This record gives sequence, C-alpha cells and structure tokens, in this order.
Amino acid sequence: MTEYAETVSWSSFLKSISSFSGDLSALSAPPFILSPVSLSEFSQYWGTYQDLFLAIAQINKQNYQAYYPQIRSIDTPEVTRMLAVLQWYLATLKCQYTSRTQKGGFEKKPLNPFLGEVFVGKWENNETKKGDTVFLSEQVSHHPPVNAFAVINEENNIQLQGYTQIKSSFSKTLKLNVKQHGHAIIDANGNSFLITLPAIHLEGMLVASPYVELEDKSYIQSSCGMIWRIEYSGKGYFSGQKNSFKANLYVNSTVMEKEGKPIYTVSGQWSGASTILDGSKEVLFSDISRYQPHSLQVKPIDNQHDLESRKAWDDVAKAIELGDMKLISQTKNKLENHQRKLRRKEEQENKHWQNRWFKRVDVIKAKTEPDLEGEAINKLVALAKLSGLSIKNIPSGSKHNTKEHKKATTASHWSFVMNNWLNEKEIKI
Ligand code: CLR
Repeated sequence: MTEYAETVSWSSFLKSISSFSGDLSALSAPPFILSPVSLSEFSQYWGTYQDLFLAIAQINKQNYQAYYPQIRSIDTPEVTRMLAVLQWYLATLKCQYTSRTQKGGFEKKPLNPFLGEVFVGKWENNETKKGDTVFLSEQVSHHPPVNAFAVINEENNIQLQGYTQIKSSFSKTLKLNVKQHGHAIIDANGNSFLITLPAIHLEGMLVASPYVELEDKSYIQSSCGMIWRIEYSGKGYFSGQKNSFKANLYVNSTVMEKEGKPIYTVSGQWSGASTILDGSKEVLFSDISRYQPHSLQVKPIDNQHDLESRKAWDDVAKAIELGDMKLISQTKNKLENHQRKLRRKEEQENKHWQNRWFKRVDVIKAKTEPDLEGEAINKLVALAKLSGLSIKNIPSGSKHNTKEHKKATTASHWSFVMNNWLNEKEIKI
C-alpha cells in the first residue's frame, strides 16, 4: 500500500468517527491500523517483570534492608514492600502502555476477543526459590467486552487477579478517551493490595500514529493500611516529559484525604527513571531500563486448544499481516458467524455459556448469600473500605463520595476460582 492511499483512508476513517457509538469493535478501520494481536493478550504485562513481581512476596523482616540501600530512611518491611509494589507497578505500566509503540511503532486496533477466548502461558524462572509463574486470561463477557486474568506463583505464595472493561468516547478534537472498569488484587503471603486501573487517552490520532498517555489518578491500597496515590500527566503539565507521574505514599487514606504529609514521594517517568525524596535528598528510585523484561512462554499454535487466542485468530492475523482487506473481512466474518451460531444454539437450548476460571459476584447481594466463598471478593470489599474507594460498577479508582457512586446500583466483579483452574482438563500451559 502506498503512503498516499493510507492517508486517504485514514482521513475518511477519522470522518467516520463522528458517528461513533461507543463500540470500538464496530468501528471499521483501515488495514494498516489493525493489529493481528487480540486484546486478551494484553493482561500478560502484569507479569513481565518477574523479579519485581516476586519481590513483593519475598520481602520479610530479615531481608528488607537489602532491597533499597540507596534510601536511608526506610525502617520497616511494610514500607519496603510498598516501595516494591510501586516499583513493580510502574514497570507494568511501561509494558501495558508502551510495548507496542516502542521503536517507532504506533498503537493499533487489537482484535476483539470472543466469549470464552483464552490466552495462557508461563514464565519459567529457572532459578531456585522462584518457581514457574502461570498466566491465565479469559474473555468472560463479549457484550460488554470484559477480560479477566490471573498470575500465579505457588512457590512464592503470590497471586494477582483482576479484570478490565473499557468505556471509550471520542472528544471533538478526535482524542480517544478510555476509562477502565475493574481492578487488580495481589495476594502475597498474607499481604494484599488493591490496584485501580488508570484512565487513558490516545494522542496522535490526527497524524495516524496513536499512542497512549495516562491521566488523572490511580491508587494502590495495602491491607496494612498504607496507600499510594499516583497522579499522571503527559508532556507539559507538571513536567515537560511524556509519561510523567508523581506518587505519594500515605500512612492511610484518611491522611491522604486531608492532604497530610506523605511518607514518601516518588516522581519521574513511569516508562523510564524516577526519583524518591529521602529526607531532603533526592535519590534514584527506579530505572526500568536497567531491568530485564521476561517474556511469556506460549505453546506453539499446533498444540493449542480451539479456544486459545492465537489458534482461533490465526487466519485473521495472517490476513492482517498481508494487509488484504478482503481476506481480513472474510476470515473475521467466519469467526464471528461461528460465534453467533453458538450463541443462537445456546439460546435455543436454554443454556448459558459457562465461564471457565472466573465467576461473577455482586458484592452488594453477596452479603446476603451464604454460599459465596470468593476470597478475593472479600479482600476487594475490605481494601475498598480502607481506601474510601467505591465498590460499585463505575470507573476504577472512583471515590465512595462521588455522584457516580450514589447513582450506581450494581457492584458485580469478576473473581478468580482457583479450583476451576486446578481441575482444568482441556487447556494446558
Ligand atoms: C486494555 C487493558 C490493558 C491495558 C490497555 C492498554 C492499551 C489499550 C487497551 C488496554 C484497550 C484498547 C486500546 C489500547 C490502546 C489502543 C486501543 C484503548 C486499556 C484502542 C481500542 C485502539 C483504537 C484504535 C483506533 C481508533 C484506530 O491492561
């Protein structure tokens, strides 16, 4: 395809945005902006930095002083663990939001996962005391699209689980604004952390090379009471750099709400280096370029189950790589028609699609339903309470005292069911 043809189709694409309905999958975009990768792969980035992730579980009373020798004022394992969670979290942001745009690339429109689509793999940690980490991702809902995920390392007794659902809209200046619903919860040796998902927007639409910038705030609430508030900004807000952030650690959410004195302040670029204020001295906190990303191992397509993402989308992905619009729509239609048939059959037989490893729990109703084990759900409720964040189905990180919270009536969340994974017979990692 010539560059000229691309710009022509891009401008007509931009025009078509004026009638955007909120459903990104219904937006037909020119082939060069289509990605051959399904959105169900994106949650793997929670585990890319294995060492930083496992450190959260490995820090204890005996070893905590070895973790951040450059920060002189650290005095407890709890504070060290909070720093480790932030350091890992910043690294995940780099993966989640810049891994596709590095080396001159741009953000493309990912494949829209079908109901029941899974993407699984593992990180092999060949050193002792690390053990392998399992990654599971499942498309638990198609309308609206919801992806649930889990990252499990048994050796270190650490597990992360969560889900995400995006709500998007275009501004008049053709900026794509995306709010995320959902959260991630870490459970590490008896310590748990609730992580809210930041709002994002896409810049660079007018020049056909979109990239993500984060905005507003997100939180990490620990079961020990401490909470991080992370504020994001792009070029030219409180810093001249893109991907800027400032994170304050508070002893609890009450102090945070009163804008009391933070224990620590970390600032810099989440995609690069950041510093921490240690007393009155500014020292290096983290420089992500010094850490090695660890890639997820995924089975070859031939050994995959029909529900596995790369196998199911193989023909479409190949067509996208060829840039052949006709072939793209043929292969996509085939997959989508098959899905429609399945749904129709279920309807006729009065059956529902069974989710695999996750279940939906409404925490408002759950209180009156005695059979709800859902451990993570209980943690969610407890951590949300500590943080003053809403438990309802509103954008992740919304506070308890907002209008949106008062208006919302449901509080259903997706919760990982470990036993379902342990009893899994068909899908292997
Ligand atoms: C999905 C959940 C991940 C983090 C993440 C990263 C990038 C986001 C993606 C989420 C959702 C889909 C997204 C993408 C960047 C671009 C893409 C918003 C939040 C949109 C659908 C691309 C649209 C492109 C056209 C308008 C051309 O953990």
